[in-house]
Amino acid sequence: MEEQKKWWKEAVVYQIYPRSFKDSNGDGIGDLRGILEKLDYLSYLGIDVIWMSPIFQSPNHDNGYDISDYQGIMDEFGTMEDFRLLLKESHKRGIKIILDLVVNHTSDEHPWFIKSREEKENPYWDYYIWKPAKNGKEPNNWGAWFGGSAWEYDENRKKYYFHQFSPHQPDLNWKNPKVREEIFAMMRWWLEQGIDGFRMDVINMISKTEDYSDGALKGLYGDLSPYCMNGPQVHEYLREMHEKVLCRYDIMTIGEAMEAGVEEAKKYAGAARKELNMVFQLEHLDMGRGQYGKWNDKPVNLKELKEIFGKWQEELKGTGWNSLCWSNHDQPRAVSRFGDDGTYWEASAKMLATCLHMMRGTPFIYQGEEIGMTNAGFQKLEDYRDVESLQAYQELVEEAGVSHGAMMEYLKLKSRDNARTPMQWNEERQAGFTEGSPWIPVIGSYPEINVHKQRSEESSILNYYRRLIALRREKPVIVYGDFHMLLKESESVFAYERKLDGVKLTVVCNFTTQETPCGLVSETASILISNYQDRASGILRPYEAVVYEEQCKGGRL
Ligand code: TEU
Ligand code: CA
Repeated sequence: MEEQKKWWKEAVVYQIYPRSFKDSNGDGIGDLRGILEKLDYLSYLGIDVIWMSPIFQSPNHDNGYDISDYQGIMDEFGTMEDFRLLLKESHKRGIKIILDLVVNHTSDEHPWFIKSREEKENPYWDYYIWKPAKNGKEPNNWGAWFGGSAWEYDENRKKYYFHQFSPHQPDLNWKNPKVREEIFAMMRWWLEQGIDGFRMDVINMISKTEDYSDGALKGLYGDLSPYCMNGPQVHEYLREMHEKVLCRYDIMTIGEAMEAGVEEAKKYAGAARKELNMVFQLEHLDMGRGQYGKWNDKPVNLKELKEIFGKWQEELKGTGWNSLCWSNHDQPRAVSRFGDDGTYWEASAKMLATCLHMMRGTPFIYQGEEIGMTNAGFQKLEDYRDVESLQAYQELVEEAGVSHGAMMEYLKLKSRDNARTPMQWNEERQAGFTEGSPWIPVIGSYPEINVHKQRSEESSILNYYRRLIALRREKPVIVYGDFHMLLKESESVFAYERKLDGVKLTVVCNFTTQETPCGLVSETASILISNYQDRASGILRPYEAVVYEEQCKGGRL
């Protein structure tokens, strides 16, 4: 079947974490005017779409993922006028903007929740999920994602409310049609402002089962996933959203779908299903979980990584569309996790970019990845800001008996703050991010790793990303070609083919610090892009990536 052409398949998305991108007024917090100042940089990079993490009114217990007013801009980030200007200036440059839609939960300071917790019955009572105590305790044993119980007692209503994340993020009750109508109206309002789509936060968690029994014990609490992920009515709600909102606009919609397998993803993003364009599959980022979930120091297993990518690439073929990312604001830095942030920093950052951008799907670049920013690796607990990291420290060290030293290592590898440090613009004070003092420390590597330096070096990681992005426009095979995994058994090489209309690309990537013999290395085929200046024969050098382009017969696999 011929793949349907869509702008959102051809696009490259750049994710901005506004708090850490660029501060325009010296208060140490990034803001919309700061993003405006950097639009020309994004044009230079060549991206098509900006996804901004939440910019709405929020008390910031979870940096904007706890929203108290969906139609107001966070004071620290600016005003609605600033937003309109940013949208206009972006569109002028041919860049689209998609916003983060966080509607599984609101802030506990949202007026709906303030009303919902009132003693006296009112229309907002059913906007959230309330349950009576069971034997004087929580309604069940479910644990929240950020630690502790998923239930919080409210003195006024004398009941518990449900929160999958922090107690400051109560879950909305999607079963209530009034809640859905309010959300749909808010979405239409934003689309009428001219935005180009939504990234939907934890959208596969909005429908819960009717069964509120205890979950299987996972550490100190019961696992709520089977009761809350991909719940019984989630597709019904999304089809309603599609019908009442999404189908009226030519937009990009991408749903974050934790723990959703391929079959589930086909339902969310099946071309014929009228739900979403694509989902973020986070399976490769969730790899290597252990006794304490993500908090461990297990190394990445390349074979497993390839199996995951291979499965998604091959199984969504013809039925859905992939998103491609190595990282985001919840993950460690790509080069630190999947590459090498020491000796082979530059080669491995370029290799990872090649490996991802040549696959089939829409690539997402997380701010700073294009210059090879590394993990923060904070030495002191005081440097961490993230609610998840701090709660995990408390729970694991103070309650589960993990040592301080071990936990500090886990945080260095996995904390979300690793990717939330200020964008490194230049070698000046605070990396050119702020004139004041930043809300989270700038990391020490900025004199070497920054935009200004890499703009002037032709062989920089930044200029390599520019070439990759430009190639996507020149070569339809990169967007629409068939995908076929090669060397499945190799424990050091990630290789695959793409084919379209008589053009074949062979992508060969060495994921190790060792020279590796590889039969796919060609001495004659023409090279489309590579992270080494010269060719070697029969071997791949450390973190080498090469893309060969050949004419082939037929073009179909
Ligand atoms: O993330 C979903 C989510 O569950 C993550 O918190 C994930 O489990 C964790 O970060 C991995 O360590 C989304 C947002 O991307 C995240 O920033 C929010 O904190 C969360 O939802 C709640 O809105
Ligand atoms: Ca600011």
